[in-house]
Amino acid sequence: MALVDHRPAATSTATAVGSHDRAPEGDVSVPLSLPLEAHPSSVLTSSSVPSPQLNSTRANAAFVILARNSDVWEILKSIRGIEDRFNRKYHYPYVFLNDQPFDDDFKRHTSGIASGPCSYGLVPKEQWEEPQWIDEDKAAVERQKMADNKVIYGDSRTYRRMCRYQSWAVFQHDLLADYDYYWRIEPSVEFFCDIDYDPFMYMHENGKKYGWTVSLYEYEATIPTLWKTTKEFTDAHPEYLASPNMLGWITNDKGDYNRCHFWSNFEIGSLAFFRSEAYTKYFEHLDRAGGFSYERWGDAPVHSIAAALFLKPEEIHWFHECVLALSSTVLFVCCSSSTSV
Ligand SMILES: Nc1nc2c(ncn2[C@@H]2O[C@H](COP(=O)(O)OP(=O)(O)O)[C@@H](O)[C@H]2O)c(=O)[nH]1
Ligand SMILES: [Mg+2]
Repeated sequence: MALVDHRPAATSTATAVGSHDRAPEGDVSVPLSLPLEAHPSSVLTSSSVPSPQLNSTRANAAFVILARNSDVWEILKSIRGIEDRFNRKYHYPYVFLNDQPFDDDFKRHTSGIASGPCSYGLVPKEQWEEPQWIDEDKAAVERQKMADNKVIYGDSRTYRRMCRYQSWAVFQHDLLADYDYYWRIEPSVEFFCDIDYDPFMYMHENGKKYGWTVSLYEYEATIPTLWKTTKEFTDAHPEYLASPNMLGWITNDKGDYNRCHFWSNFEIGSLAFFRSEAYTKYFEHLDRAGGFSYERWGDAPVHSIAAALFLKPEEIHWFHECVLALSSTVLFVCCSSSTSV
C-alpha cells in the first residue's frame, strides 16, 4: 500500500516529499520534513525551548542507526523517543545503515515517524566481513570457547562484525561524509526526560569531541589483550597522546585498563575525531592484532580508550543533566559526578 504523506507542507527551508515507500535500493536519501504543529506538545515542558531555525542554528549533524530489518520495531520505539524528547523541535536527519539492503517496510515505518530526512545505506561487504589476515578456523575455535564460558554474544560472528564496523568504518560511510557530528541511536533506547537544548550545538559551540551519558565496566573475558595492544600502539606513537588526557580515568593503580568505558548505545561524537590520523592508526593497529575476531572487542571500549588517550578532558562531555539514555539492561555508572568530565 502506498504511503501518502497527508501532512501540510513545511514552512521551513527543508524539503518535503509526499511518499516514502518507493525508495530505490542501496544508499538513498529520503527527505522528509514535518511542521512543528504536526507534533503533540504534551511532552514539551520547558517554555524556554529555543525555536529551531532550520538550516541556520542547527549543527551539521545526523543521527546514525546501524540496524537489521528485523530491528524495525525496536528502532521505532527509539525514534519515537528521540523525536518526542528532542528532534521534533530540530528535525535533524537520520542515517540508517545495514549490512543487508533495507526492506520497504523498514524504510516506510522509519521515515514515517522521523521528522528529519532519512537516508538508507548499505555497509560495504569488505568493511563488514573479517579482513583477510584473520584465521577463520582460529576465530571459530575462540568463539566456541567463549560460548562454552557463557560470555554474552560469545558465539556470535555477526556481533563481532558489528563491533568492528562501529569501531571505525561506520565513520567513513558516504552518507556521513558531509556531517561534522553523529548521535548514535540503537534499538530499545529510552530517553527519560525532555532535551530542551541542542546537544549537537552544545558540542559544536564548546569544542566537544565526544559526549556520553553512562559508563560501565566491560566484560573482562571479551578484551583480554585490548590494553596490551593499546599500550603497544601508544608506546610506538606517544605523539598522538593528548596532554593532558584522561589516562587516569581508564586505568587502575597498576596502570592497567580498569575496563571502564562509555556506553555506546548513546554517544555523540565528532566525525573529524573518529577520522583523525591518531584514531585511524589506532584502529588499524587493533585491527591487525585480530582481537575483534579472536576475542570480542567492543566498539565501546575502543571508542572510550581512544577518547581518553587522544582527547583532552575538556573535549569530552558527560551529558549527565538531562540527556540520560538507558535501555532495559541493568546499568551502573563507574565514575562519579566529581569526575572531571
Ligand atoms: N545491520 C546490522 N546491525 C546490527 C547487527 N548486529 C547488531 N546490529 C546493530 O548494532 C547495534 C548494536 O547491537 P545491539 O544488539 O544493540 O548490541 P548491544 O547494545 O551491545 O547489546 C544496534 O543498533 C543493532 O541494531 C547485524 O548483524 N547487522
Ligand atoms: Mg544496544
